[in-house]
Amino acid sequence: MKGKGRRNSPQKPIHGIAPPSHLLDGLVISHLGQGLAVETPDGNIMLCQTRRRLGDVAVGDRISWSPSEDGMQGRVEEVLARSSVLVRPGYAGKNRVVAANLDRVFVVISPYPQPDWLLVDQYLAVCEYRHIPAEIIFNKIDLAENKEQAVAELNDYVRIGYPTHAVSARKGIGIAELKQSLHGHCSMFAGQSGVGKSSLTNALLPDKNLRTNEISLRSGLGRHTTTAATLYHVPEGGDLIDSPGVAVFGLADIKGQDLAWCYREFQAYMGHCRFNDCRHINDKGCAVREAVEKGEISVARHQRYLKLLDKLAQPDTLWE
Ligand SMILES: Nc1nc2c(ncn2[C@@H]2O[C@H](COP(=O)(O)OP(=O)(O)OP(=O)(O)O)[C@@H](O)[C@H]2O)c(=O)[nH]1
Ligand SMILES: [Mg+2]
Ligand SMILES: [Zn+2]
Repeated sequence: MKGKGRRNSPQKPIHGIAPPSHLLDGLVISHLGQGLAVETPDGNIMLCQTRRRLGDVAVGDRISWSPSEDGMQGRVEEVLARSSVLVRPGYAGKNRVVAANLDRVFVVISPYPQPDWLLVDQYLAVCEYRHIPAEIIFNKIDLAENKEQAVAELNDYVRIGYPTHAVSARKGIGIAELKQSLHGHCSMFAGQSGVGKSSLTNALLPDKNLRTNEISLRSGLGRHTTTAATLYHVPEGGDLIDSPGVAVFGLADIKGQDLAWCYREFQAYMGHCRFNDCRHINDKGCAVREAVEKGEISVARHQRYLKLLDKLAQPDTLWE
């Protein structure tokens, strides 16, 4: 296409400064210590610096940028409108954009390290709040001593409509099906360190050959842990972001009164509680609580809701 990558629309001056003579399109593929790795429409990677007034610029962002005089670096001029943002708490009480324009988050768990369901619920709650579809990948199924039991643990999530995938990056189990679900989407792998997010990325995109976190049995410390979220293109169409492992994700801008709604299976009951301001704890006439007692809502999910609600009530909660 002629002029691809150039923006021909009239440009608004920024803070009274004349706009650069030409702006180029770019896609942020990683946030490195020294700047942003930006992919240009012709497939090159340019290191770009951002501007404070633009706020967070994250992996997955589509931007306009201008080249420096020597053409060696770029400067971000504008962040284009986002279809979605995934945010988490950052330093000094500020939220931070982890990734933009995602249309699917895969929360990855494994038998070893054992699933941290509270972390899974944090991701699912934030995705629910942000209207980003979420799915769960149970990786390292080859290590599960009792496959049926492992899959049964996921049943609470299957019941409430979260798609789940039992796979093994090492043995290639379930990889072809997973590949299919990446087509045409911008997806992200998220979860604890060592569950196999990079190994899965390698299994799905073999030409990337990412370094993975081989856990040393003696020291228990990981090596080659992923340090920056990075976006890769899926050859059949779509993008995949491999992200660093986290121990805690946090709930960012979700308030205590919003949390119940982020537990999607609570939604149908919420209008039926006796009190409008019901917190679904021990409140009289709480329809959510009754649904838990009747087995319609999982006890474990409700307990984790209570735990997170409690954390939100403590203003000094450290989510980092
Ligand atoms: N048995 C088995 N081991 C796996 C599988 N997938 C990954 N591993 C191993 O699990 C360890 C961690 O894998 P990574 O892919 O680095 O995990 P990660 O989630 O990217 O970790 P961070 O980058 O630290 O967040 C490595 O030793 C992998 O070889 C699997 O399907 N089966
Ligand atoms: Mg990794
Ligand atoms: Zn209630």
